[in-house]
Amino acid sequence: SMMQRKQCRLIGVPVQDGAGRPGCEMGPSAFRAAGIASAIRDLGHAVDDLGNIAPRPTASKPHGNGTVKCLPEVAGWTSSLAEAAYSAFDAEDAFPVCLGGDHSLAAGSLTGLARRAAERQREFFVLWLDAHPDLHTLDTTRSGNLHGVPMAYATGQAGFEGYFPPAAARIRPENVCMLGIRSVDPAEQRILEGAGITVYDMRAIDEHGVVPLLRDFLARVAAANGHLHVSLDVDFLDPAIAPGVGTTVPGGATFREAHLVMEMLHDSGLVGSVDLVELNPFLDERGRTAILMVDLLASLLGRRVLDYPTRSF
Ligand code: 6HN
Ligand code: MN
Ligand code: MN
Ligand code: MN
Repeated sequence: SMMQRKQCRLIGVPVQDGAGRPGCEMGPSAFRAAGIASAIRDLGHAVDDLGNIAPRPTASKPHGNGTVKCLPEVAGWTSSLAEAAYSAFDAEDAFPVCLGGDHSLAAGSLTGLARRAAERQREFFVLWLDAHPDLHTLDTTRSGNLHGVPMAYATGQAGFEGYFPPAAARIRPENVCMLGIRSVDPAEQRILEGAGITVYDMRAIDEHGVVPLLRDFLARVAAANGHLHVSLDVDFLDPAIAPGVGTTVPGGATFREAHLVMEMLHDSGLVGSVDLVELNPFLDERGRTAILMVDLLASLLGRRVLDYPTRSF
């Protein structure tokens, strides 16, 4: 089935406090310079660029885990994005696209969008495309970088109370599928074991290819008539094709694997919101990572090689 015409709402989220090194705050500008709005318009969708949001000022409060960095700042971004994403998702055909910014922004996008889906009695699903599960809690993180925690917050793991804003909606772990995983810390491993999240690591992609893995998950979303949110971390991609990220991990998705995922997502007609995160323009090479991320979004929104139906195999 073809995706209907979407009302894309670009939300710039120039947060870098969650990452270990600076640069992600330039992400929204790089996406705009790479032509994200015209790429979407060329596919026949409407685009409304809402500009960049700012973090809500949040009082700092000491945390027992002394390695945690920029806790009040990340809490402030979470609270303002949860509100902005909720507001931007104001119609069934509204298609919010959060332009990061580091992956800590998913704490706000997931909970804000899920709140709206819950009001509409739509089951909320997440496809998490990342080298990492980002499933640390404030207590388990060893790096202290809070881009490593958004999935734990959004799925309601303990320990965020009093530090992050109370989550407006919780994501059911059973509704999360992670694809491309290849770097998991021991504490994340323990949380994953009991969580009920579907995890397809790079080995699963090597052995089976992305098609059967994604097809299974999409069938579950379709059966529930769910809303599907896609959170795309640059480091899902192999560093050889996507150098503009601070947390490169070898052995990532290839160019065609990534596009095939996006093409299948488009054909499913199930996706209703996206995060594009972890782009670090300071580390990029002549904008190639920004351009690749824009091209992947275009595939998700209906760009294809051939403009007519081809035979199915
Ligand atoms: N990301 N697990 C590592 C940490 O520092 O906690 C890496 C986190 C990466 C974050 O992928 O957005
Ligand atoms: Mn991530
Ligand atoms: Mn990552
Ligand atoms: Mn289409």
